[in-house]
Amino acid sequence: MADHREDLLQARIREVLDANWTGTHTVPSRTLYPHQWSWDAAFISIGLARIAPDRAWRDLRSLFLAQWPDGRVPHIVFDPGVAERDYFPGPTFWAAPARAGAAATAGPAGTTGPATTSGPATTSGTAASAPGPRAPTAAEIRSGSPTTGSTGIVQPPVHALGAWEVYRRTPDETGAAQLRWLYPRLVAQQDYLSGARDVGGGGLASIVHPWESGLDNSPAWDTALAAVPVVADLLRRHRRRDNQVGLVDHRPTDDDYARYLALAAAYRDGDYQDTHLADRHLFLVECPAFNALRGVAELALARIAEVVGGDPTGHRTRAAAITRALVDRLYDARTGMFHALDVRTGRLSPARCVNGLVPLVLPDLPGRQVTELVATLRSSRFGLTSTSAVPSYDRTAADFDPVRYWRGPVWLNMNWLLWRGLRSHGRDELAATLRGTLLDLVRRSGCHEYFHADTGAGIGAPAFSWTAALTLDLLG
Ligand code: 9WN
Repeated sequence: MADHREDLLQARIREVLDANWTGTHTVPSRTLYPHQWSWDAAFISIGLARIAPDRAWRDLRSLFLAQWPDGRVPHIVFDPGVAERDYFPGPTFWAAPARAGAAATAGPAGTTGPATTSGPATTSGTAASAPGPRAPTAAEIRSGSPTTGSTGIVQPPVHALGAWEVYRRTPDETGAAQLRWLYPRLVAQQDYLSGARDVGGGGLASIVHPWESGLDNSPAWDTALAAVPVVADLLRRHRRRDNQVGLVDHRPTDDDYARYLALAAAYRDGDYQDTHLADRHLFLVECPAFNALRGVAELALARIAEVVGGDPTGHRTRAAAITRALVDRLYDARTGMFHALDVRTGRLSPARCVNGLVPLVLPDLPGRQVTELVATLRSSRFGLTSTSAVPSYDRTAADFDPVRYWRGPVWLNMNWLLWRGLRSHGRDELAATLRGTLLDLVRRSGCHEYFHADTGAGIGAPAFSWTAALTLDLLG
């Protein structure tokens, strides 16, 4: 019986991932998100590692072919075959390639086979100083940029973890060659975040837009976002598409959307430069999940460095520094969890959101924070039980909304990270409970984008890639 149920689930998952595969990359959803998204690609690779490692590598490579010369990995890589009207804001709004100086001369995105790199290194990071593989030059990164365009903002750096997981499942020579190609690019991505984006100067990266967190309308941004005026005219000039495909009640509000457009336009109009951001940009926030994932990436890079001949010690040192900075800057002992820091005001957001639990994924998190985070996870605020997974926001908050996107619903990727965190801290029983709850949820409601926080009903896009992929990983 159990086997039959697992077979059905596996078959459904494969259908979703196959249907969302374009030939060069996987889209998050055919209906809502028709391009390639950055952290989605990383989560998707972790599932594909189990059934189609070749596709997992192609997904990661196709994303990194759009990496900018300064090391940033764009949050969306636009597919030239998709009409502009099918996603907003699209390539015309972002106008990114020209601004990035990314000359468009490359072959098709997603080509397989290791690239050769030669010539002097140009980044200041670990790879450049390591005896093994070096960082690609700006020209090399540029020559890999696709003609299609991208956005100029980023998303959480889950990719080194993705690459390591794919290799770990199939540790063959093809995988090692893929790691050799990716390693310097992953290092350049980390260098960008720890350099240009350390606006607060305390060792944590700032996001310049809520979309960079991946948790678009989380209450974690409410106080910082209040500083951004709502320019209604922006929404009159640009028509939202997301709330025509998805339900209006489930998506961010118009006010939020107007602010998102204003922030994206301001960053674009500053040519996507990160200099003097503190003086001119209205949204600068240190997100606990984003930064915890930077730490996880350093630990994955240490493992990758061992395969490709890099310097693992440097990565471990950087990971430890990120964990320390997280605890020093973003932890609040009164709430027993991490909070987003508004760099402009120096204040922590009072909202208790799932991103404040994600640092549990750091294996070197001190015991005190682990104990307190686990207590918070089990409290009525997040209520992890055998029938209820972890919601995206504090269930007891007055503005908790079980259907509105990142303001209440359950998301598979966040729960998957917490599951990994629990296991890495020896909380095996609780991890097993969470795993069982998540598998039941997907069996019952399908591979939806997110789930009603009270009923578990599937909402958002119905055939969502990372839900499928991470469920596959949970199945083991
Ligand atoms: C904006 C693709 C992305 C995810 C994000 C999720 C949502 C986009 C949107 O979809 O964001 O980037 O249009 O709402 O919030 O985490 O990467 O799945």
